Amino acid sequence: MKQWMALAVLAGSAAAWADTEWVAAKVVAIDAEKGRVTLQHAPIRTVKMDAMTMRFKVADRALLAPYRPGDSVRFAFVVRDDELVVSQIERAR
Ligand SMILES: [Cu+2]
Repeated sequence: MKQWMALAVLAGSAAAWADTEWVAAKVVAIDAEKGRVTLQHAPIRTVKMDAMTMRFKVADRALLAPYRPGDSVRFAFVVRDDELVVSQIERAR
C-alpha cells in the first residue's frame, strides 16, 4: 500500500511538471533591485497572451543574476494576484 501511494505521488508531480509551460524569450532589460525583468516573449499558450515585450515580476531576484540584456532564455511562470511572475529561467539551448 505504501509503495502504491509513493508511486501515485510521483505520478502527480510528473503531471505538474508536464503542465509547466516554458516560454521562449529574449532578455531586454533587468532591474535587479526591484526584481523585475523585461522580456520579449513568444506567445504564452496557457494564458492566451500574444508575443510581446513586457515587464515581469520575478519570484526570486537571484534568478536574474546570470543574465544580461540580449540573452536568449526560456522561462516558466506562476500566476499570482492576476499577474505573471517568472518562477524559473534557463538559458535557451
Ligand atoms: Cu506578455
